[in-house]
Amino acid sequence: MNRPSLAKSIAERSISLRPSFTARSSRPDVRIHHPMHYGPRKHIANQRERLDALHFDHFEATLQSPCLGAEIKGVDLSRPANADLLQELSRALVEFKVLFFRDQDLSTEQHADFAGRFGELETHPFLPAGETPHVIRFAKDENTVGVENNWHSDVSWRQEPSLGSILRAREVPDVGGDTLWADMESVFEGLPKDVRERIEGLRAVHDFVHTFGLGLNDEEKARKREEFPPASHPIVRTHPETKRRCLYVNRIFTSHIEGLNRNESADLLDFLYREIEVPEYQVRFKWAANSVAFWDNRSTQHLAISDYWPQTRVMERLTIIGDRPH
Ligand SMILES: O=C(O)CCC(=O)C(=O)O
Ligand SMILES: [Fe+2]
Repeated sequence: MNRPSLAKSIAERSISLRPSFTARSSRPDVRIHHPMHYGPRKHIANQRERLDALHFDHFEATLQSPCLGAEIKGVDLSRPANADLLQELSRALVEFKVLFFRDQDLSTEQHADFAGRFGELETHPFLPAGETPHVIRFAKDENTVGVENNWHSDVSWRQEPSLGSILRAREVPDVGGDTLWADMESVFEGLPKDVRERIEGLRAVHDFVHTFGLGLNDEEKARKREEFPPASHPIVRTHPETKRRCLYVNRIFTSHIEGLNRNESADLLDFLYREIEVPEYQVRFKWAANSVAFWDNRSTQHLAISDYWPQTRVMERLTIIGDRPH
């Protein structure tokens, strides 16, 4: 498709301008307007209809939002799951994209055993480990603020990013500290046709340096860079199990789009990031101690709301290694 029509699409649907956006724009005379996301949005109704029709033999699944998220009742994650249950949970995961469980008093070992049934577990090179190297411990209090409050898909800077993450709440604030997830399949489907066509063949670079790299000195950064070189992934990936298309760029790890100049890349990414933040594509989860969320990192992004300081919030995550996006 041609550029002017993409510019028009973006112009019609982008939200208000940030000053840096104006400064970067190759056409500063073009006024970028507010995108009016009028309903009804048929693709959201379609998702809800599809998800409502699902049936599972081993548990009850209750949809939490039209596009994604289900609360699962009737499963004890501390007990070894048989093959049938695992198969149903895997199906629920790829369909609902995030599964919520309540009252799961798991030891670290049980948490890891459950996660390990879905694939090989990852060790994170930057985040603090818990009792075992595979566990990431996010412990926030009056001295440590939550910094996971930006939309992302976990470890997208790896060549083979995560399939999914399983997060358990150990200690939660009285109020606040919710987590949001957004459905990247609905975001992709909701894009204007010319934007969808424009991004179909494009690839973007994902890099840890703008986040985890900030805490490293030059020598450490160079060493980690060798171990984890920038990863090139398609902007639109095909989910390996559902074969459905999902948007796969995120604010904190994607550095640029290959083959576009800096302004074009920044403008297009900015447009896509704003679409990711549309509330109709989201589900919001209120934690209690021993709540568990299991999400698919291939088809969702998430952020942890950082509104509870100086209270304590302690979470533990196990991460399952995925495949190379295609
Ligand atoms: O603490 C949370 O709710 C989520 C943090 C996060 O980004 C993660 O666990 O991957
Ligand atoms: Fe995360």
